[in-house]
Amino acid sequence: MSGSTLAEPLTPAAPAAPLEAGAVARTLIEAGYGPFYGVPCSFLGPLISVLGERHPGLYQAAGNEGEAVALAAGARLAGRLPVVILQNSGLGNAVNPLTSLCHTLRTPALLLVTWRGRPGQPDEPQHQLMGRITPELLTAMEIRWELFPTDPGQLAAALGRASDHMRETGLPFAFVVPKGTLAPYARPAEATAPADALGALALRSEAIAAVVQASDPDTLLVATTGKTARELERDWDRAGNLYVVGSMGCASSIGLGVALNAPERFVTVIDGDGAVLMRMEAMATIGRSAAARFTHVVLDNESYESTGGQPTQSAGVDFALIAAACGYRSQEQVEDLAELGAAVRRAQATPGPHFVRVRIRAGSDPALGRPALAPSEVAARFGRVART
Ligand SMILES: Cc1ncc(C[n+]2csc(CCOP(=O)(O)OP(=O)(O)O)c2C)c(N)n1
Repeated sequence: MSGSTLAEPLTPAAPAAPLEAGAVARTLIEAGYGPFYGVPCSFLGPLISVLGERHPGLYQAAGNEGEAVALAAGARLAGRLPVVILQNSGLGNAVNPLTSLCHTLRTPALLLVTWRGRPGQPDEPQHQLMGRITPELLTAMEIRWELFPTDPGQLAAALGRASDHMRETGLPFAFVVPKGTLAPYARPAEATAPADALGALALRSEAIAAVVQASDPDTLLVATTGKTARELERDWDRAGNLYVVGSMGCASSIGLGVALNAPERFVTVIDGDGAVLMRMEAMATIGRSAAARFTHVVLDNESYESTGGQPTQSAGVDFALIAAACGYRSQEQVEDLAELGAAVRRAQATPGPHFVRVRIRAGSDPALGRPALAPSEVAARFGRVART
């Protein structure tokens, strides 16, 4: 199936036998592709892990998918054949550089776009619309696409078609990657951090508990997408919580919008390091704002834990210094739960906006469920509380 047709047959749903990520990486590299830029989706997490571990320096994590496309454009100008790895939800972040940069400058890149929300396959609500329109969106952007080959023997030929197309047209080419295309990847034991190096740090669920317990009981809590929102709902569900699903990186801006328009309320955003990096411009807006009762808490596990633990760039980023430079009224960096609780209490005792970054370790209950409540019901419930 390719981008020339808009009608979407539902087969093949996924390969009979999932492909091994190491073999896919080798085939791509042997065909001349690289470097690789992207933001993880669990469907392509194994490829990112394999690239990071077996081909150091070939994969570069980007803050968001638009940035990944721009990095790829630069790599193309420098003579490479770059690959962008992204979730289809991230196509939204990439539309502008794909259309106004790649199309205009004729800087092609190979896109590996996952297909969350594929019609006929149950998925979470935030993926439904993008899942329905992914083929049409690529076609509308004049990006030729095919389903990722399900037969490893067809991969080299498909990559050849893609590079021919890019050479002839100067335009990007996309492989759409359905669920189950790649087999899960188990990290070698030596690649996982020794437990005692991180053991002193709290888990995300413990940090969430510390924030909730230290906060004024009427605080409006906005939790970032992924496991943060899911753990807050599982452990501390209440009408004053907003569980952000999708719109990765937007939690702090949503919270700021509430805070500026309900200035008498305490608003606390519980964010992730990957999410902050995705839309770091929000920190400048928050820092320059008059949101006196706003607290921005970042749970920093240096990884995209919700999609399989791929590293973010946060290890080298001093978020508190950035918060200070952006104009937040206070910035704290904490490493344990008692300090976190104290920092949240201090933040609510003086005018903000305030910033608190807590280092946590990766890890969560493997049985952590999906949200029980429909996002629109959560939003309506939260809105009623925010307006009273
Ligand atoms: C635009 C976009 N790109 C990618 C994703 C896939 N995704 C969902 S959660 C997540 C990781 C979030 O990382 P972080 O904010 O650090 O929180 P953690 O999972 O570590 O708790 C990613 C990459 C997405 N939802 N939206």
